[in-house]
Amino acid sequence: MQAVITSDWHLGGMSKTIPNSVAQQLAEIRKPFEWCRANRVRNIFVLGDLSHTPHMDNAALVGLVRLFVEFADLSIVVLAGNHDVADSTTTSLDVLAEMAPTLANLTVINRKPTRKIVDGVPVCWLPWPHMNVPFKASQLVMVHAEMTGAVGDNGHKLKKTKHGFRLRKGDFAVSGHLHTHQRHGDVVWCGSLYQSKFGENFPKGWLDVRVDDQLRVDCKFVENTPAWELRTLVANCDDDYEQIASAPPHVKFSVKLAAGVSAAKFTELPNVVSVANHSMSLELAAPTDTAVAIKPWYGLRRYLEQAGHDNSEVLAALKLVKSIALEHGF
Ligand SMILES: [Mn+2]
Repeated sequence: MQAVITSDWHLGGMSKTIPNSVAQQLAEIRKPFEWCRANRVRNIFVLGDLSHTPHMDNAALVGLVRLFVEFADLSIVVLAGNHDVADSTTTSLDVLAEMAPTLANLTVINRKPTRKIVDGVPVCWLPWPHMNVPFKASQLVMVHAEMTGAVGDNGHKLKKTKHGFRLRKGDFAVSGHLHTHQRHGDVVWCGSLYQSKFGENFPKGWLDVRVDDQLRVDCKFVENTPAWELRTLVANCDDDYEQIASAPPHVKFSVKLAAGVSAAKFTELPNVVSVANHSMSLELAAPTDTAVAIKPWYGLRRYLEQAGHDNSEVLAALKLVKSIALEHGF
């Protein structure tokens, strides 16, 4: 069995970061599909977080359906990730699941763990939030999970996680969710195709996975060069301004201001997406002038004191609300 595995497209989640974001994301998402054709791979598995929110906008959903129809020669299996699911409303993945029977090449696994034999290999898909394999015997597991000891997108090792995945002996797993390609024991993360937020590292790409009938797995990482790059830069002086101003337009910056450096110059640059100062960040695309009269922390102290919280809890809550409010331009 051979399959290309990709995940974490976060379609629709980059409108504040790059221009024509849905079209640009779809152009990157096409690449593993085209690679399948060029290399005669028939299976492509998408391991969750296709959408950034449970409801994609219509342009994104239409783009995705067109892609799945165009690549009707491939067998496409789509798994739900945490960003795709919602408790009580119909999601974009529900729409795709509803359509899947009319598209012979598409399978959507968004509710129940599912086991299928693919080209002689038993494969189990665990849609989020399922973390346990309910089927006996060894298999290849497809999951959307993190795991203690793996490396998070900020580059730090994950400590004990609330909702982690544990590999059963004899199984081999491929996972989405972490945007950084890595291997931890017999669990491999395919990583994402491109940076969808600042702070993510390269390389980006997808997996070419071959599995024999003894469940021996060979994973190759195929590197992708996305059409954009997100860079975080600490601005200390005027030279940094020049460095940003002269960067090509596909490079977008998140600027962190050192003490004493004024934001004004940096906010004018078209390739600067956000400017942060002393943990307060200002999203340049956000409509900051509409909400200035509202103080979301008003009355919070009295409410929390009446609810029986002590002073240290009240202070912690006020600090949290204020820092979030500042991030949103209050
Ligand atoms: Mn995720």
